[in-house]
Amino acid sequence: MPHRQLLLPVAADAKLWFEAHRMARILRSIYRRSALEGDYKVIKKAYAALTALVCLLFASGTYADQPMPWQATLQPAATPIMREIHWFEQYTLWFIVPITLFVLVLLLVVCFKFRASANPVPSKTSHNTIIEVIWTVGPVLVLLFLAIPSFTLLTAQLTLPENPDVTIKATATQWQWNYEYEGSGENPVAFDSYLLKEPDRAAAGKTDLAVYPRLLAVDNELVLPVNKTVRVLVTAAPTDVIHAFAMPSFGVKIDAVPGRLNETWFRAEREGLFYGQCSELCGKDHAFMPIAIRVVSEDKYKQWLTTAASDLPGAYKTLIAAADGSAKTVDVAENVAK
Ligand SMILES: [Cu+2]
Repeated sequence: MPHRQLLLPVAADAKLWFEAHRMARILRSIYRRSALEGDYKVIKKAYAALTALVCLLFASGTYADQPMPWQATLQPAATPIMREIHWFEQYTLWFIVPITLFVLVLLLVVCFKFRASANPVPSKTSHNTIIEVIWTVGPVLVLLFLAIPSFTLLTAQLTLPENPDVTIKATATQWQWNYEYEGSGENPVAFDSYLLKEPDRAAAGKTDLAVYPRLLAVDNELVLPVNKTVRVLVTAAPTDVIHAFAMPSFGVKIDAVPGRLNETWFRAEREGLFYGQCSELCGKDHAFMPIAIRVVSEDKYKQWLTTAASDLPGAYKTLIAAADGSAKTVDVAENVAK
């Protein structure tokens, strides 16, 4: 039932909210009792309930690398470049936070100490050489400390390693991605990757919303091997508009421009299902052309590539059954498809 599938995430959220609410009610009653009786055991129970509440709020089952509700930080890194980006983010915060606090303190000092009522005769000071040298040289030094690692990282992102193991071309079109594998035999593997439509979930064996989230899951994922250098050629169809190929956990974001061939690379260090999105405002369905990359072991990748050349749906079925460990889902899907 399509409407039932659409209501699943709402139901899951409502259940979590209900559980959290119930736990808060228990906590409140325990607190009231402990205030009256001062019983050590009751306080211990309160701690246990609080721990359960925290666990519940942060509970997560199996999920792919994707944005999470209330996420405030970057996605976990899956490539060396993304690890560097994590480091660089922390590094810049060591500059940004003290500077922001320092400016805030200065503003407060100005507001209170130098207010008009406390200074009936205003100072006529207009120059102070030492202060002017400090506020010129200081920011220059800060910018240098930020620029050097920043440019180093940018260079690493855009310098392609020699002899990549796999080369793929990603072409964006309004509104889907087309992927081509270079040098994959007489019948090069090439296919379109569309947003997975809700009514197609069961037939595709992708009913688990945690692994195949709404608006991020696709029909055909880009399948790539783990621990291999992948070169990605990115472009948009000649008559199309500018799109962008972005994969947050890989630290990859590059424009797909009609008539131009951009290059980027990554080396995924762990297997999994990774989600990204077109990141250039490209038109009315900009939000509906996600990117999904399935990183698998080299053996599985080779097996998939060989089968995909002649039987793409069959290749995915085998791969998904192996990855999700539930051949049953795929059997059911096959029956539904028939
Ligand atoms: Cu786009």
